[in-house]
Amino acid sequence: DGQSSSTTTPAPVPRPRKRSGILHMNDEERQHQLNQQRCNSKWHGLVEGNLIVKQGLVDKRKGLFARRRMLMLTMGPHLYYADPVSMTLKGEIPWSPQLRVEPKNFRIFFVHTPNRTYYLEDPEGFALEWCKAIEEMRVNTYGVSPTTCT
Ligand code: 4IP
Repeated sequence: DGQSSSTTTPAPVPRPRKRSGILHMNDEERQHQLNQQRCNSKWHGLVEGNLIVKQGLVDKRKGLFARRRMLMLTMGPHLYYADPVSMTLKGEIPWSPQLRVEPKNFRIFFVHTPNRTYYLEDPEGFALEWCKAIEEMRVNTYGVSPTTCT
């Protein structure tokens, strides 16, 4: 009878692995994101027109004291930090192929640059995410580093 239709479920169609994230977008998608940022982000005016890849509050330690800063990883790349109260740009961690991140634990991570090590603490405990994002940006910008000989 016409009722006995096949019950075999269709084979799953293999979908191309979707690479998400700003680093993998094409120019058009990035332009769209930048327009969104221009309209929606109160930080847009501080990042010199660069697209923000990741942002979050961190405590940046210098000497005895730590200052709470909005850390913004942007295309360029740049790592800007701003005072979230006065909404002013305080500085920038200089990028170079030598920049290295080092997670200490879930909250604390270091950003090593040739002239200074930045001591950063994510009060929410996402230090590893920060390290991942910064390292991904480094590889994307400068390529995978050659094997280091010790
Ligand atoms: C300041 O300490 C802040 O930590 C500054 O950070 C830091 O500048 C200063 O270091 C440091 O002396 P006080 O506010 O307690 O005086 P921020 O710029 O985020 O406010 P950077 O930007 O370099 O970390 P010096 O050595 O750069 O002046």
